[in-house]
Amino acid sequence: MNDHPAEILPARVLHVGRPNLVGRDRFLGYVGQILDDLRFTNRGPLVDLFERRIAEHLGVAHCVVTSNATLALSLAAQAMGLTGSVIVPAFTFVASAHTMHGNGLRVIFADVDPDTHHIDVDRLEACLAPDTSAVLAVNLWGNPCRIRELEAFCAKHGLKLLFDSAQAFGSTYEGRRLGGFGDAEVFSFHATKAINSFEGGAITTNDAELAARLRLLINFGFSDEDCVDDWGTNAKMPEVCAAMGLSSLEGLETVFSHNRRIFGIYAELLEGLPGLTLQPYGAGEEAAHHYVVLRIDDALPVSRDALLARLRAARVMARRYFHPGCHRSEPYRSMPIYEGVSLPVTEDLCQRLLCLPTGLAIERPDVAAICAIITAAAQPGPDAPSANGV
Ligand code: T4K
Repeated sequence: MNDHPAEILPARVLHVGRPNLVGRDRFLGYVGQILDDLRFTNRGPLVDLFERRIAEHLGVAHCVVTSNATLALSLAAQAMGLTGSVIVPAFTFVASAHTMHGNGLRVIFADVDPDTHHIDVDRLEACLAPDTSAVLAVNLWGNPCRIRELEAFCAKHGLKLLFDSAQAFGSTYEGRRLGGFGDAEVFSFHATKAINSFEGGAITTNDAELAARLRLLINFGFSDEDCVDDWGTNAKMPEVCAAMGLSSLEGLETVFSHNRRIFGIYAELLEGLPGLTLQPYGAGEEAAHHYVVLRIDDALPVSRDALLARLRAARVMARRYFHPGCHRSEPYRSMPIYEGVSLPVTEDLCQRLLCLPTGLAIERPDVAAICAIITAAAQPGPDAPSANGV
């Protein structure tokens, strides 16, 4: 690999997914309250407040917060009574598929749209099986899917519609915030998300019965002090996580506007480079701009993986989300029912995309350094691929 001029190397490690810390003092204030009250968990006042704030912010009737989005997806599937098979895009974080599989549901992997990276609504019909009970659609990168068409498809075939909106807190669709679409939506507040509660998740819905069932499922089935009314597990969010979630939510605009600015700098510095496209966010819609997704096409003289190696050598920890695709990951890869499954768009995206660092830890000089490395890789000639592909 060619050496990079020292001046373009970032001075520190640059991560995708560095937590956004906003409102440190607000957070510490809440922690003081927790310690004074000795109320640490089991639906304390901060969890209650966090749920109300989320529901208010998203304009949805019910919000049930959980210890993470993975359990939230799993419990949503149970509360919705899903059976048989569920259609899931193969291009997503593996938790989307694992949660359905873990509930004894057969995952039918759908291919995605090459432009939006979302489940391909036009080819959903071919995914249907006689026992299909639902579609799990993923609002990937914080961009909304074609929600109206998905709702129409599910209504036509009598299917439930669950949205994995783990990456999409605060995003709008046709001007309305996500949270109240389909039967339910699930958000993640993992440390790496735009809005975080260390670990955490939420299920939002306008269905009161579903919300009531979910409240049982996240708390061992308890409906009252010594009354167990259902099966249940422990998916409760502790108070300290709600404290972080509340502080983070109060600082949402700081994070969103910072990310928008960083995204704009990437767009400006990468403009016109052949073979490179930034995944856009919808014009006129709100979004956290929390994923800077770069598509590398054949016009770039180096491959995606060669570019990744150059970035890593410069301490830029870009990520290949979601290589190699759920259907090419275990346990699915080794299961006879997935043998021969071919999802060309997913497989192509898995070879072409790189997520670049953003968030409050990243500033203009960092983006400039990253873009300088990418720009150098885009030059033909001595910087073209070497024998080892790097
Ligand atoms: N559905 C979708 C579509 C999702 O994207 C996710 C989660 C879920 C469902 C499930 O949500 P949760 O159950 O997690 O609430 C990360 C996150 O762990 C995961 O939440 C997220 N998606 C996924 C896209 O990214 P990894 O395996 O890439 O994380 P990791 O540990 O490699 O962290 C990424 C980078 O962030 C590292 O380079 C270092 C940095 N980092 C990370 C943490 C946790 C920090 O600097 N500080 C930190 O505290 O999965």
